[in-house]
Amino acid sequence: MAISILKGDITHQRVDAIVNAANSSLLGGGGVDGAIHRAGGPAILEECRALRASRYGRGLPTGQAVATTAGRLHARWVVHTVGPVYSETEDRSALLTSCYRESLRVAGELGAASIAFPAVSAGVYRWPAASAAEIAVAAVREAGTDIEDLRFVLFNDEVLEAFQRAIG
Ligand code: AR6
Repeated sequence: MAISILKGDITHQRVDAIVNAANSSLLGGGGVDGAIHRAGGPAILEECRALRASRYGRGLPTGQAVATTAGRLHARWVVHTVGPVYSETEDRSALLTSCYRESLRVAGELGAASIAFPAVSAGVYRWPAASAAEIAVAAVREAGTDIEDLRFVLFNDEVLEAFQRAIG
């Protein structure tokens, strides 16, 4: 698997799967979630609502992942995952690792060969950039996956540099 680090807006990526840093409601929000729903259009929200009405009546639990259509994005699927909110008193890093592992599992099962990840939890959920990057890089390196092309698409310089350091 080739891992690359890019700066930019993840909604511009042409890949099989774009990962969304969602919340448990699956009904949208700010940050990358808002950008994905805006760029992908209403078909994504429609499928998210259907998931809430069926499999995920109580919402998507933190650390898990689920796929929907990518709507108008240049991708086949959006894989929604829910990162943990950062805590200074509780170590939630296993949940953040799980976001990457589960997203890769869901995308792999669909047959995706390429995937783009944002820095899950590193925005509204306040995870410090250096730690978020180390956890992300370790998680994808450890995951057994058939995906060939994995991209981290980072929106700001601080997070970009943290990922560059983490990848070594
Ligand atoms: N492309 C790539 N990265 C982006 C983009 C973009 N278009 N926009 C923001 N980022 P966040 P979280 C970066 O807050 O911390 C939402 O309201 C951003 O700079 O999107 O997991 C959800 O609905 C940061 O580095 O996700 C949840 O309620 C990274 O993406 C909550 O925020 C993640 O920031 C999830 O918070």
